[in-house]
Amino acid sequence: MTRCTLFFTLLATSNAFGDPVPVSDPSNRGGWTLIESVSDEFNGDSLDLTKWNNLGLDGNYYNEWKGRAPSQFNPANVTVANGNLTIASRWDPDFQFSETPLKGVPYGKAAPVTTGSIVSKAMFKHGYLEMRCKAAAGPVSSSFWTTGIGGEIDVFEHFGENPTNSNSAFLYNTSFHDWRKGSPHFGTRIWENDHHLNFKVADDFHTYGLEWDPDFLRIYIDGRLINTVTRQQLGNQWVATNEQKVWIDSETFDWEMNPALLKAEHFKNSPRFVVD
Ligand SMILES: [Ca+2]
Repeated sequence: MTRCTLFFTLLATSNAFGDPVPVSDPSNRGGWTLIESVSDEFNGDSLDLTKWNNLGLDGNYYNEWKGRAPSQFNPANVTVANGNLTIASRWDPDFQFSETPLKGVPYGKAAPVTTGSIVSKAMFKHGYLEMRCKAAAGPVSSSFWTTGIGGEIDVFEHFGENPTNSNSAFLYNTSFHDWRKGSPHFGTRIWENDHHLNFKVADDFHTYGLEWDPDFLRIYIDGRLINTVTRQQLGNQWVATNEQKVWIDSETFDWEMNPALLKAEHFKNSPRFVVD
């Protein structure tokens, strides 16, 4: 198979073509080459709209969703500067929230929070995904995930600061979702890894990696292997079989924190998910 990498990080080392190589494989024993169409170092002065959809830009949500209600994606919260992508989250009562609820949950009610999301235009199949980033220090997710027909891979869903659960800030949560039509497991997390870190994900930049092989998934932190799950282990629940597009976003998570408890003061510094 072709060894392909996706990067959202500035790396010191590179392969023979000058492409970055994984922090977990600095001598490039895997022979990784870059998939340019779904990688970005965010070195320009604006988001590269040839690669990314910024959900909600010009009112267009590109047939995706508008965010996890009560929060909604506001494209103005997505910026690129100084080599970084930043997704800010705000207490945003003046935002024109959608009047169509999401699964019965209204947008902007109780908690008028806006976040942001970008989704790749291109898709890829198999490879090594790596991101150097710092999670938002607030009650919203900072996530790096992929979706395709039948399956979803969440490289991580950080929750940088949870006023109702101080443990959340230390978790590196990876999961695997079944979206196969007719599957008895449809809509569920069929595999999950909660790794407890000795630092808070919002305190500093760290490099998170995931290798998606046809036969296994491997998770890394700062180049160190954390866990492996194999196709054999998951059997019929292995759903990572189709091309995926890349998501980088922030959302409110009702399973982390009841949105009714969200307050303006939690957003006074506009918590920022920063991707190098
Ligand atoms: Ca960068």
